[in-house]
Amino acid sequence: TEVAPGAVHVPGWLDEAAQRRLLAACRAWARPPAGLRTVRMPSGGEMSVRTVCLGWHWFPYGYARTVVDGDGAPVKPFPAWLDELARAAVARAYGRPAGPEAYDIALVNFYDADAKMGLHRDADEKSTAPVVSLSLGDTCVFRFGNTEGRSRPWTDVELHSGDLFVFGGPSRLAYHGVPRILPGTAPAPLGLTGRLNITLRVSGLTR
Ligand code: MD5
Ligand code: FE
Repeated sequence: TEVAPGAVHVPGWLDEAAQRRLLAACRAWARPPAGLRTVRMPSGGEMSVRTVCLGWHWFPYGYARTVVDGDGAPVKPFPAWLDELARAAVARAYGRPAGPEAYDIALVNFYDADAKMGLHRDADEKSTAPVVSLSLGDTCVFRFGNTEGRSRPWTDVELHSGDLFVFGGPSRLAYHGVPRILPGTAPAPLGLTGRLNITLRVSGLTR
């Protein structure tokens, strides 16, 4: 379903086996060093999601090769299979192959029942390649806004475990956020309390 130009939602793209594999990988990535952490914003507030990064370390607002605002460890490597997964996702959503740039960043965000993400834009990447979003666990309300600012119009979409969302073209710089998690909605066999979102991105940066 195309929610806006370049913003394509594919419900249930990952089957149960694929969801289990991705969850197991996320659990391994969450471990220290350079593991799951709470991000402190320059304003002093803490983000309610907890995050682990692969390939490049995201901090407010930029990318680094080490956890510059945490334990200082080198960021975990971005595995080749995630680039392949991102390319398959773009091809599925758009019906044409992904561009030549390799995907090289994964941001894994863990949402507990009370976590939210305010409306923001993802503008720290130097590439215009589409962002690939994968959801695991509890359903969330995802708010897809506009490129002008944080006010209406917006469209609220439920993202369920296994859903794919690809944001490219004119939607790449749209404001978006997660106003609400629907606790207890994760598929029981997955064994996940809360929600995980994995975004795959092209940094446009060179080491
Ligand atoms: C989430 N995560 O559901 C979302 C999915 C984040 C974040 O927002 O920054 O980790 S990614 C949604 C996204 C990415 C890039 C562009 C647009 C949406 N967009 O244009 O709407 O936890
Ligand atoms: Fe975002």
